[in-house]
Amino acid sequence: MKAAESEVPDAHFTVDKQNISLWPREPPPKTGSPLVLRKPCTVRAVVIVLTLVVLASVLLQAILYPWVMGALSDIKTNAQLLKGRVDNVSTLSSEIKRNRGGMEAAGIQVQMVNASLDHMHSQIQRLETDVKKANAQIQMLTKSWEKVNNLNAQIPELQRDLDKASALNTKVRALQSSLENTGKLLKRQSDILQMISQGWKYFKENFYYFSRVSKTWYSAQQFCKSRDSHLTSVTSESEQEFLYKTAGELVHWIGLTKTGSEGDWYWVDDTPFDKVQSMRFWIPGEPNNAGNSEHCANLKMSSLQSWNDASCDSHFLFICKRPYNPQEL
Ligand code: 2F8
Ligand code: CA
Repeated sequence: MKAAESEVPDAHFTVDKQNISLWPREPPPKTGSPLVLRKPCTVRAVVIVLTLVVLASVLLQAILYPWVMGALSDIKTNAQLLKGRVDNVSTLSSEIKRNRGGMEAAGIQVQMVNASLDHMHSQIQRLETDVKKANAQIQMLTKSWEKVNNLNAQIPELQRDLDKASALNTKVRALQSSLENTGKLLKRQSDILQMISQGWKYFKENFYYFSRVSKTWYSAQQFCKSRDSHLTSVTSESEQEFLYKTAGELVHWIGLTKTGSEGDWYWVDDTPFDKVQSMRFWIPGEPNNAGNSEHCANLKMSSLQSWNDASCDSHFLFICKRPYNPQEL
């Protein structure tokens, strides 16, 4: 009996495609028992048990069916979701495969980008170094700028000093010019005094020497030349007046002569002879070339009209003339 009982499974039910089966199935009738005596009670008991089982099964089905159906529905839904996800994963896998080449290219590009980033990093480091240098230079420039500002602040005062210096410079230049002129005048005065001390007279940029001895016209000219001069020429009324007044009543040779008895008059110092302008200085009636031998001229009268032609071999006082040249003195 124990072995038979242990082989009999526990009573339970299964739901398969909404069919309910009772397990274990109805046990086979016992053999060897007296069917006549036991059958009514057993049948009744079986019927009752079966009824109870059926009722319990119905009750359980009524209670569990909605839950089971809900669970099945959830399982279905989850299965569909899983299937969708599997599909998505499959799609993604195929896409990943398709994109593997792109990924490799992207990897290369990433490597290139990394290299570029390294390069940029080194450049950034250099830039940082340059920025530090620039900052140092900016600081130096700032200090220089401050100095410049200080100097700029001094500019107005310097400008005033410069204006004063400029005004002073103008005055100094004027004084220098005045001093130079004074020097020239002093040099001139000195030269004139020196010439006067040697017997010369000064009139309008020329020195004149009135001799104290008489000579022929040619000897007189030789004397003048030995003194860096010539017998005097006369080119203006003022000069003529100076000469005849200084000569007094004494006859003096002047530097007027001519080439031969029929030649033209000329000045021995090469001053051009103006025949027309000189007419006013001849004594009226002169030059008369008396004896056809008067080829030299002299100052004979103490007046504007004072010239006379006379023989060049005659002895008279004479007048030398020397232009004043500061560079020669
Ligand atoms: O009367 C004018 C005449 O007088 C003198 O001669 C007499 C002069 N001679 C000399 O002076 C040498 C002339 O030249 C002059 O013309
Ligand atoms: Ca004469």
